[in-house]
Amino acid sequence: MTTNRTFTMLKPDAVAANNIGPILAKINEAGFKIVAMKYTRLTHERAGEFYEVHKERSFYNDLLEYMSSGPIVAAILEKDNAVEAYRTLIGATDPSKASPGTIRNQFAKSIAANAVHGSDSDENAAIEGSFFFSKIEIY
Ligand code: IDP
Ligand code: MG
Repeated sequence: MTTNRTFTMLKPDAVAANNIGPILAKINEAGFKIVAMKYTRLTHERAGEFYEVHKERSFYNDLLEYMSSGPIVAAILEKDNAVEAYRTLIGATDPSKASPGTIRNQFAKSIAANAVHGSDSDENAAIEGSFFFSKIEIY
């Protein structure tokens, strides 16, 4: 069974490059409804918690440094089959492999600073959404 919600972050590189507006426009044009949103910043420790599944990867510490280097936008998005639809909209992790027209193809700087996060499963979408938002912050 699929749910109709996914979780995203506009990462520090996207915020620093003034791309919040253009990325939200693409999300909007693709038919996602924003049901929760927050402009915030992760500490190194909170980034470590969020990316705990990657703790054995070689790039883990660099990822935490990067994700805590500046503010982000966190949001919960709603659309039919949201997880898969949003992964398609953002494109591959490595922007050089992301299809034309995808958010990462258009806005990512590198495989690390790749503009946006998108949940990879319904289960993780729910976990990641509740990492940033309480029930009363979701509309
Ligand atoms: P995803 O964001 O497309 O789901 P994951 O494999 O879950 O990709 O990796 C999480 C994040 O870790 C990526 O979005 C990217 O910021 C970073 N990352 C992934 N692979 C590499 C790498 O090979 N070098 C540096 N950073 C990476
Ligand atoms: Mg992932």
